[in-house]
Amino acid sequence: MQSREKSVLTLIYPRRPSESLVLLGLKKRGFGEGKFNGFGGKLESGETLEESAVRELKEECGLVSKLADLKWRGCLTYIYNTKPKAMEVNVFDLQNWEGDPIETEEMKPRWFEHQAVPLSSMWADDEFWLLQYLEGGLQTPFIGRFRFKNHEGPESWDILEHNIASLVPA
Ligand code: 6OG
Repeated sequence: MQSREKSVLTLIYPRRPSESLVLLGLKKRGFGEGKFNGFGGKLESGETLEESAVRELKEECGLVSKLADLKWRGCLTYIYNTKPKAMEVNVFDLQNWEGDPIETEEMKPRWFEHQAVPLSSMWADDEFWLLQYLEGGLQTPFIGRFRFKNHEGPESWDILEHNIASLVPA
């Protein structure tokens, strides 16, 4: 049964667009284990989206970013037939930071060229938007909604319903 409650999360992509590079992390534990993804997680109480993003990025791959360098790009809602709460995931672009990526208990970071992002080892929704976003073809703000059959196991590959679009200002 789906409730109206939802979890709010961040998802950050550190990028060097002039070199067509994006930093992804291989998730070593927890939700999405074994998949490559951007960095991020759930907001803690009292945090803004940007504060949470700065904290998660440091915890997961050691990069230090300023609040103002995080650029909000869009919001993706994930609904699972097997989970009561939907997830609202806020996507951020990051092009300035301090430090070098390091492996942590949660993530093993690795740079990818846009065309080489490992979609077959990522969440199934990514093939519908990630490359377009990285290549600048998905204008801000974008809003997406994906319904998954399951949040784990082989059926987490089954997307039952999806749509994603940019809300272009009038
Ligand atoms: P923690 O469990 O580490 O946060 N996330 C997703 N990312 C993509 N691309 N697709 C999904 O489809 C996702 N569901 C969750 C949000 C989980 C991290 O994974 C992202 C967070 O950055 C289902 O706290």
